[in-house]
Amino acid sequence: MNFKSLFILGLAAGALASCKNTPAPQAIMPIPTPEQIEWQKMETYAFVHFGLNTFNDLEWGFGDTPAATFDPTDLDCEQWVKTIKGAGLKGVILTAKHHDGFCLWPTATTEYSVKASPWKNGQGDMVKELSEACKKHGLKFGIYLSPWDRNNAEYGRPDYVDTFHAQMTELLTNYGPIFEYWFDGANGGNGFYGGTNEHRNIDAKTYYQYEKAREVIKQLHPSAMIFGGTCADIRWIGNESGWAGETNWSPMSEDKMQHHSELQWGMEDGHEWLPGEVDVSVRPGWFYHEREDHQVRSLANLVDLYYNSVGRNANLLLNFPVALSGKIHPTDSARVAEWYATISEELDENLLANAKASASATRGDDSKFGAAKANDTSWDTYWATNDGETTGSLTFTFAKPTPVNRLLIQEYIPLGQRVKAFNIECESNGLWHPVQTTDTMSTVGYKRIIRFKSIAAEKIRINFTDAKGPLCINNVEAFLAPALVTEPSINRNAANEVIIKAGDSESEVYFTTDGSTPTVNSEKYTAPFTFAQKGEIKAIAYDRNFDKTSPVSVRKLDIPTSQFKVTSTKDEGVKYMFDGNGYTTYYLPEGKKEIVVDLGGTCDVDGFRYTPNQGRDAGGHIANYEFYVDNKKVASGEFSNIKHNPIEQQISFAPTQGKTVKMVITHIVDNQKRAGIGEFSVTTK
Ligand code: FUL
Repeated sequence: MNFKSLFILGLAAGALASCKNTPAPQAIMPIPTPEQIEWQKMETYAFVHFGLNTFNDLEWGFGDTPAATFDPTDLDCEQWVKTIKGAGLKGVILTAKHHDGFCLWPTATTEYSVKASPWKNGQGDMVKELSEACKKHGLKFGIYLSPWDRNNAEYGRPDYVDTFHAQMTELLTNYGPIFEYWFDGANGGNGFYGGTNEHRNIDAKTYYQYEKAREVIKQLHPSAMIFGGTCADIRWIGNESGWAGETNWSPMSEDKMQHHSELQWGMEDGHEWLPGEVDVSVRPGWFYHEREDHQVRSLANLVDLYYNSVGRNANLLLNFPVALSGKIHPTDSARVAEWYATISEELDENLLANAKASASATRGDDSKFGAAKANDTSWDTYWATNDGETTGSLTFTFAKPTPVNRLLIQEYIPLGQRVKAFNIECESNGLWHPVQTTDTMSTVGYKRIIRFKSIAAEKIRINFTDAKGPLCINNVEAFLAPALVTEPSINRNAANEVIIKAGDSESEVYFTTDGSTPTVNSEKYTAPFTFAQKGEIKAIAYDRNFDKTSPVSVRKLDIPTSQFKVTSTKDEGVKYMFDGNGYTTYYLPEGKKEIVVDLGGTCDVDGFRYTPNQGRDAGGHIANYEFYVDNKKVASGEFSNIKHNPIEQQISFAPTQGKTVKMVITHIVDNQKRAGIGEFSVTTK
């Protein structure tokens, strides 16, 4: 080797050494623990709500329902696990005990458990059956144990706290490993409490001794994530409807929170790493109700849930209300299988796998933090910018014009969450165009997916326009998702007009009004039509280009509310109760607690429907009611879980003839002053 080549080798080695030595950007605090990162990588997992409520058609059992009513005829945890696995979900969390206090395992702490039920002659153990099925099929297992116990006589006193901790220990020692431990936030209120039937309040922050619970959980299951309580590892996303904020910071300072809606966004300056978990049910309720068999979330809705959770830097906890048989209902299993197939198809071929990556600037030379680190196959390598450079662009050049409509971006979160704003452009026919989307491009975090209108791109560019520090992007992928033909929505307005809307504007819509299944030979929907009677409308969307038909959507309509007259007030706002739109709401004046409706003729009333204000963060939801037909009391009770899940409530009772109905509001959620009625209607025999 001559002097010159030695010199070149020396230079090269020096360069190599210098880029090898290019330090990684400093972490921006807070950062996740390795366990939080592993949890985040699970992305989707299941919830199962099953228990006494299932057999008593309740969402929140009072704690007095006989244990003997728990009687699944054909319990099959393997069927759950296979369904859940088939939907690509990585684990399952079971409601080992819900607020009613009934335990699904033979606990030594109370008689109110499977031991006292006819199921397997009192010899069964559901927690065991599910945890074993999980082990067999390679799913992770988690526990939900309600802190609130409406059965326990000692609830509210120190003795119950001991019981609660003993229950935790039983669950933690006998059924592991546990990947997540879930403490529900619904706490205190009225209950059976050993027969006292009273209202008991506790201070959730101190009563349950969550710090002690955390020690036990972490000691036995070091990698388990804790949800809820006072020392959690992950946070509730603030709603039960299936979405995280588009801006979603994993950092959070719960102590600085003014309103629980802030959980949806996290906090840019939060001092704790507390990533969001979106918990949502595949049906309106958490527990199974036969009347919701037709209300399993549509494919389109489930697909949205995915993009609005995993695609927004949160994990998705998707609930299955297991049916009375002890199995996941076939509609639910089929729907989630279809959902997984759709998501997998939408995000199947990463079009950036072979694209050439370049960047506006790179930290050091390209070998360690170059643009190509964002589309290599390693999660642990990333493109980074220099200290002080909080903006920058990543450009990917395709070998030939390539249609795209999805972009997935990931930040290297072991160094903290940084990106505050970005935008995406595509070069098409030599010109740059911003992508057409309604998505807000603010935070990224562990994963962000942007959906936009298909465009044939020669290049795709992400401009990061603001960040908390140098950029650290470890992965970017692009996809072309096929169109989704989704079932149309059906609504009747105050003028008795039925309006049917397809999910995408290019679909045709066909419908029936006689209960038969619509086909492309049925009547074609072109404009709203009048339907002033009781009946059932069914509709489909159809994509002629791909000869693709959507699932059927069904809307049951009862006697039209246009003939109703509110007689208890002259306020014009009452029209919002009947306008087919749950977002517009009539609020009763402060102190007014009843609403009387003249039905416009004698009817055989056998129930009513109440929809609380559907607006995000809306208040005034009615919690307890009494209901009268011609001044005869026909029903009273609570709208369980309406605070966190403000969906339409349907109450049924024995058919009663009458001309007027009256709803008396006996309790409003959070003792708010004014009750709100988004929609109101009666059902008739
Ligand atoms: C809520 C509970 O009150 C519901 O019943 C359900 O278990 C849900 C997951 O959490 O707070």
